[in-house]
Amino acid sequence: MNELPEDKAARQPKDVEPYDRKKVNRRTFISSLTFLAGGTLAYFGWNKLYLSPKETTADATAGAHAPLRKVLDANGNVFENAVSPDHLARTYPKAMAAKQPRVNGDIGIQKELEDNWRLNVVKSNNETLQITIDDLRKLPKTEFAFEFKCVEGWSQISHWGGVKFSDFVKHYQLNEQAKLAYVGMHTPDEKYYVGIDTPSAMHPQTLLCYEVSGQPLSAKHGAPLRLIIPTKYGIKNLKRIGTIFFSNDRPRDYWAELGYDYFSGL
Ligand SMILES: Nc1nc2c(c(=O)[nH]1)N[C@H]1C(S)=C(S)[C@@H](COP(=O)(O)O)O[C@H]1N2
Ligand SMILES: [Mo]
Repeated sequence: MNELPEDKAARQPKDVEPYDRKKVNRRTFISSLTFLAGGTLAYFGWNKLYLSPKETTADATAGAHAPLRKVLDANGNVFENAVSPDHLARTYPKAMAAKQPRVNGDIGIQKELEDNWRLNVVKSNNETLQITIDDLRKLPKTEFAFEFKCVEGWSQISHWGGVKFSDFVKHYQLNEQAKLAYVGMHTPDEKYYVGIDTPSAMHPQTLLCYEVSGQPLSAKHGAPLRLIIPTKYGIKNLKRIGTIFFSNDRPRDYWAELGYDYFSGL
């Protein structure tokens, strides 16, 4: 007697079991392989990043792994280019300036200033200019009030006076030096230091500043000479300048080394 199809179907489970298991096994195999491949890729990808050489430069993000550095640099360039070095910071009537501008930060200015202070300007390996505050007072004076902004979250309109960095470069014939990409500055004890991209240093509102509120700078505001650079945050406005130098390599920068943006533009 011929088997009815239904009977065959009834016996199916036993017969097809090996077939089904094979199929399941193959699926398990494929998915395990995919998982393994993915995992291996992730592992080597991470290892490549992890084992890639760390940066050694004294830079904002020193110690970042090379592939990350590319991203950080790309971000930096966006900011450097988005914040044009020629835009003017808004200025205010002097009457709106704080009578006693706020003081913040005393790194490199805690000890009393030496009487023999001079502004050292490194022109080359064998030539350093030594400039007195009276020399600088003889140059054209620029003054304005602007809103000084600190990254810590305060801002204040204050009034500053001094010589434009660009006038200073012209007067001391530093044009060749100013073709280099950066200007570095540090306090006489070298405890506080900043690096400024040269276009920002040459900006018409960047001052080598010797006056605040119409008076000679007080010690706490950075006597006898400080940087005022309205297109950047307060951190870049170094007080008590000891030395200025020029370089194509990024000069060391105190807050950039602690993770702040090197350009700190506004
Ligand atoms: N030498 C030196 N300059 C410095 C600092 C500092 O600690 N040391 N602090 C900076 C910071 S964070 C700010 S906000 C401004 C504050 O300037 P002010 O004290 O004149 O307000 O100075 C900047 N220049
Ligand atoms: Mo600041």
